[in-house]
Amino acid sequence: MMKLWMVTSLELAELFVSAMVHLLYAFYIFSTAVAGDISKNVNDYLFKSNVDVNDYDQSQSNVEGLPPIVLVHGIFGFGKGRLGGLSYFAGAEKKDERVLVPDLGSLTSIYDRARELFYYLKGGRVDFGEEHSEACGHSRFGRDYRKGQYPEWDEDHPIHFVGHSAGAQVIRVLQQMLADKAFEGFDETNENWVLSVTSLSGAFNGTTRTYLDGMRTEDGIGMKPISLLQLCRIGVIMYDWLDISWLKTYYSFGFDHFNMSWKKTGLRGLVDCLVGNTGPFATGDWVLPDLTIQGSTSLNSNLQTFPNTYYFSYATKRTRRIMGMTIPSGVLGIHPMLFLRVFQMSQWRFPQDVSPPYKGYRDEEWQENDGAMNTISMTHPRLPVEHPSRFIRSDSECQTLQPGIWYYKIVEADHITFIVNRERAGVQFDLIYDSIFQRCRKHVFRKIPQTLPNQSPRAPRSPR
Ligand SMILES: *[C@@H]1O[C@H](CO)[C@@H](O)[C@H](O)[C@H]1NC(C)=O
Ligand SMILES: CC(=O)N[C@H]1CO[C@H](CO)[C@@H](O)[C@@H]1O
Repeated sequence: MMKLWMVTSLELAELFVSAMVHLLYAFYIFSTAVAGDISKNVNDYLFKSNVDVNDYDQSQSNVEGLPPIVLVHGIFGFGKGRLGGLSYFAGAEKKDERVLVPDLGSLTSIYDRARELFYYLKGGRVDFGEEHSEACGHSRFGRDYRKGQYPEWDEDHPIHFVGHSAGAQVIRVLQQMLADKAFEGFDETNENWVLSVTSLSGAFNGTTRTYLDGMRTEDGIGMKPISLLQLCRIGVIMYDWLDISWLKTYYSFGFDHFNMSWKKTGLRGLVDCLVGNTGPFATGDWVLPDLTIQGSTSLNSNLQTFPNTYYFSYATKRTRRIMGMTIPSGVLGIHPMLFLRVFQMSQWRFPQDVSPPYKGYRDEEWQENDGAMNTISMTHPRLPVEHPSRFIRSDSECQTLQPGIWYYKIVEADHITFIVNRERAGVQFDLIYDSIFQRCRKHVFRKIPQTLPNQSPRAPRSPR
């Protein structure tokens, strides 16, 4: 009895600390964004600068023919235009002339993000697909992107993608959808619409952090009754139900297609969402279930690594092994929001009474981490089958890249080193993004000539 009481109060204390740390960080980001906006407006008003306008014109005229590099955000992420002038990729998008930063919703499922991303680029009204939307209880159609950011997108005008965290998995799901011709009215899509995929701390094999935050270890879909994710769930439902328009323009969880606003569902709808009858958390159509080891395995079972696409990944870690123990590799280098999680993940053990997420699972392999993802999960897709990969020590080793292989590098950094705050990463920030953009622009090209219709190595319309 005494022991149970001790455990419970420890758990509650942990929950309280975690909740405070994350709330504080969210508040910090939000107020930074607001302060940045205010100071920008004051500046514009005082100096009436037109620098931005010139920049814009130039980037419009010089870039015809240059394939765009699309930066895909991760969990709690946001695209250009959200949170005022704040940049999820900490301004990396300014390093190249043609970079796009879509907003795909911060807690939406990987599937929904991939659908959104397609229409953002190609144009048209987002179609989540009849079957999926019925199964998940949301509207079939979403936002209308009209012309799209890159309407000429096709096999001969392919795109480079760079994804952070869950964003990397979104790109893989999108590429599979293109290969499967999964967009009604676009029969000509195929995997070669994607020229390269770069993953920064990518969520390929799931993460044990989802269990620490409150996902159930048994199935990887449900949530524990008392957990950080439950608090988050209630907050998100309230936020979407209250539907305060200026706030939602500023930051959105991306659940508009679930119709959770009071204007559409009334008080009844709120109760239905809260008790878990409707909404994304009821049907599991949000991002956390996709990030558990079980969820990733089931996503991965339909995802291929394609022979003509270039793949590169940066796996991050902030732990080291000493005498058989895994511990955080420092104190100051790790973001305060992540420190506790780095420690907890490095000590993580899958509960004995629950069957492990896959055959051959070993706790030790999953202990190296960056505070949000396990390092083992970020190098290349491994579950349920391992995809071709090659470990890279320095960038000079990958001047001549082969498509169809995941080249990966391990970087000493935490999960948010390369996003939001550029100063934190210091010189590493420039090194990493410069090498990503340079690789896209200088080292990665289609080897197969596109203009030999009779000798095409692919049978373009072959039945699958
Ligand atoms: C949400 O609302 C829109 C229009 O307001 C409606 O067309 C759509 O069917 C609704 N979706 C759901 C899942 O209730
Ligand atoms: C079951 C499975 O394939 N799991 C993968 C995830 O990562 C581990 C660690 O290497 C691999 O062994 C597995 O391939």
